[in-house]
Amino acid sequence: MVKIKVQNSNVTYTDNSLSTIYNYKNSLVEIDSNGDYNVTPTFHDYQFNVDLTPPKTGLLLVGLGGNNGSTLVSAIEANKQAISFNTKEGEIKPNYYGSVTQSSTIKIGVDSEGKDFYVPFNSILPFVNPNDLIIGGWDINKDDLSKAAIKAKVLDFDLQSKLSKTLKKYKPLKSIYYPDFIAANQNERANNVLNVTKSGDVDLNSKLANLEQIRSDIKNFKISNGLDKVIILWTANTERYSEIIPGVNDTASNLLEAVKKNHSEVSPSTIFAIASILEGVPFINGSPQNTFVPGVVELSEKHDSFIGGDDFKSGQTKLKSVLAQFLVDAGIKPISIASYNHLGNNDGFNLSSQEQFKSKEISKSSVVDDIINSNRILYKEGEKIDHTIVIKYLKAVGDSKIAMDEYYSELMLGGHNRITISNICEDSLLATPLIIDLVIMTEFLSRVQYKELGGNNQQRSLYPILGYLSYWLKAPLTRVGFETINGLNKQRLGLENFLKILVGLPITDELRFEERLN
Ligand code: NAI
Ligand code: DG6
Repeated sequence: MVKIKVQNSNVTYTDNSLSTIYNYKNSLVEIDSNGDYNVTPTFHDYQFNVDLTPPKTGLLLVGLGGNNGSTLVSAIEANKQAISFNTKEGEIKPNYYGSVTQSSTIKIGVDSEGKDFYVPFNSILPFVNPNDLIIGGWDINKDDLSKAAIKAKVLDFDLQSKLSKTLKKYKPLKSIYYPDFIAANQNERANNVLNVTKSGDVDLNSKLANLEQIRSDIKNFKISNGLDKVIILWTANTERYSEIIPGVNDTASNLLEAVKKNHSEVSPSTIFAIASILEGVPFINGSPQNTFVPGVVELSEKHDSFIGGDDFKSGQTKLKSVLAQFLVDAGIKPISIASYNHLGNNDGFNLSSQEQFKSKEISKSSVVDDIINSNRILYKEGEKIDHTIVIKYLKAVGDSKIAMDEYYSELMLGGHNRITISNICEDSLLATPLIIDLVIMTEFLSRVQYKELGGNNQQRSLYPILGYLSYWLKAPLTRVGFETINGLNKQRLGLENFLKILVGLPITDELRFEERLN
């Protein structure tokens, strides 16, 4: 793997660490009594330190036996073992297309002729190689991953067959099942449940014991695999929202008390998040429900334990967060967006239930809010666009999700513009590379420390809610008091620039003075 070394006096390398000083510039804007904008430049000097040794990392998936879980393990095993397979179109070699960290590039400068110079994203700093991840996890369904992959109908038959022996070795741990949180139609999958009474009934009065069991599973996984670090990611069914109740889940201590009291609003995903935080293990939520109730956020702050979410931003929403930004930045006014999906996988089956659909509807709808708020010429304060989300379960199409979108916008002098998009692809082959990126980046971000120069000189980790993950998430969890950023280009720019400053590169701009000045 090539290495990038920047000749910059602000950068110091040792064998296994990198230290960089960065002057962070911003502009504070205030509106004075005449309505004029007063802009004051602000400057802060930070020293960043990066541990350059990727640790031996384990990944625990909640929902290991689902379409995403089985596809992720299959992709990693196929790449690790270099398994090629045949389709009607010929031989396919394994790859990680769709993963930003594995298959995209970053511009680091220009060559001597002034041409843009790009390097693989994962060469800018040392990241964990996905092929080295040790994977395990939980599922309420007991099928090993060979059976799960057959049920998922995502992979070509030849690849399923070639991976069968390997996938049989992956067996999900028993998981927590509180039936009220996922669709009733999932009940027949639930044959690998840890909260059952002696007579085999689901036990809803053992939430503290469930939490302890998950903590013990995490510890065992770490020890038995000799791991330095573990990351946990929820890719299980979408749950309904938990009601936020003062005294129950509004603070960290109330939430821990609510677990002891078996409160009905404590969801399985929240138990997993609490267990992760108490074990000091990062937790990422790939589904839309409000796992991160205020009590979980406070707990993560208290323990300085990383969290990130919510809901993978894979296809339709990713495009929306580019297209809506393009329209608004072009001065065109979207007035309605209609988004339809139909899909026939188990995710779609679960989402055919109203409460679970609602969770998805919220995360899919919120994605244009910051874009609209950025333009007060087109939109008045508080103005919304008509935005509708429709998801239908259609068994026949399996994992090949169909997404259709109509963007209806207002042009100059009363004109209108209607853009219609249709997008069909295997949902899990879009989502799985995102899981890889989320895990690789979470692990990396947990190796970054900083201090503000001239401040109290204390080394800190990043704030526990990992905002740099937002590129991959539909409804990015955001620090209280700050605006959520949904625009995909802004999200990517923030992440890319953060990596660049860590190695002493200037942040991305497209000024191109070499060409444009005399
Ligand atoms: P899936 O339904 O195939 O897999 C979910 C798995 O979770 C199932 O095996 C189920 O048995 C298991 N499960 C349910 N409750 C559990 C619990 N409490 N503990 C452990 N396991 C549990 O769904 P798929 O397609 O893998 O998607 C997973 C999640 O990712 C869904 O919430 C989906 O909405 C979300 N998502 C998926 C995207 C995609 O493009 N595939 C994109 C965005 C989000
Ligand atoms: C139907 O919308 C199923 C969902 O789980 C989506 O597949 C998933 O949320 C991906 O949505 P998007 O909008 O990012 O493509």
